[in-house]
Amino acid sequence: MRIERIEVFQVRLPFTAPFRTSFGDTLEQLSIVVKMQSDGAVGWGEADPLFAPIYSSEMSSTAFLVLQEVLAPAVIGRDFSNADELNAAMSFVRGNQFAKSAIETAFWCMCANAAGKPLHQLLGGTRDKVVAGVSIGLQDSPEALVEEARRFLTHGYQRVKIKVKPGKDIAYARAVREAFPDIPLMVDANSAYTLDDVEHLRQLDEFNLIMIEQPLAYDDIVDHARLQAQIETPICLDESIHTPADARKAVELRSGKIINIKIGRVGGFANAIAVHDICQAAGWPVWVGGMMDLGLGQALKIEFATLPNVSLANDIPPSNRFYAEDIVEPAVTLNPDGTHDISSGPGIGRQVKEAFIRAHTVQQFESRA
Ligand code: OSB
Ligand code: MG
Repeated sequence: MRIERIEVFQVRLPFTAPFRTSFGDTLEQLSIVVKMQSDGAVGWGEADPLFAPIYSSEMSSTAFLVLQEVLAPAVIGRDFSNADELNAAMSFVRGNQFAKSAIETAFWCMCANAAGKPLHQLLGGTRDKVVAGVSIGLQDSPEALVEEARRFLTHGYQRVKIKVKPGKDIAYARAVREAFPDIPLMVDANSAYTLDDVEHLRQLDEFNLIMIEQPLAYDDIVDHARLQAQIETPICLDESIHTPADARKAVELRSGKIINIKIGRVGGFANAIAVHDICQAAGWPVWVGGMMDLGLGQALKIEFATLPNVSLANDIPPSNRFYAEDIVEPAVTLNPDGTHDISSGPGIGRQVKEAFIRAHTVQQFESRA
């Protein structure tokens, strides 16, 4: 398909409540939304690096700039028969995976819409329901955390993830485990620990956690292997995995046992499928992570989470988890059993609210063939 028009929007939407992690507080989303057109077909993509380079080295405004100055000019007016060809045209750019994924996910969505098929079919999905877990930010006390968990469990979520950092970890995990002895439970450290904390982290082993996510440095896969050899709880890599090659090396080094696939962090769906396949061959389950995405991003993630080795609950919350109003219609809702329905129409099976997007746009550019 020849890419005839690309519009990129940086969209600001406030959260209904702040989200606190070991790297700080986030109060609003600065999402990158892409509208792509070819031959009457339209596709929408989304990427959500944070407002500052505190989770990854990318941030919303650098992604916008790289799209404007480098990636859009590299693909506009060109004809690609599949995502591999599109990715080859962007491969001269090092890194900047979130920026690339904004274009790449729009391209897949456009191909699905043009073919009149649900996106999950093009991606190779095999599931007809997608399971959601909730990610709960750092709280002021273990009691407050237990109440948050209780509230979210009534919404149907099938697993609970709690953010941890030194000083807000063991007692918090213990409190949730004692209140809910049987729920699938995990913790996410967002790189808050070092190898000096091995003994400390070993205390988590008694809580029967499904995993500990990214305990060590954002760019490490070597120390994670050392840590995994000394703790029972499976390590899940998030921040450290940007490419299929990273996944292959992590498997080889035994840096963990699970990967959290964020479509943006790995540069789009084609790379996400490759990471999925590498993990499947290694016997590592995967799941789909989140960046407090808007509903478009959540809908794209739901389609990807239908792949066979996505066998753990996903950070795919409904629209009202973070937002009062969302950019897709219908909004993303959770079934009472904590599952999402997948697309039953072309593409993501939802309308994108363009006027609402424009009303919340901070900056925007357009590129035409
Ligand atoms: O580490 O998974 C993470 C949000 C922003 C940056 C990093 C992370 C997160 C989350 C939110 O945990 C999960 C979600 O979007 O539901
Ligand atoms: Mg994480």
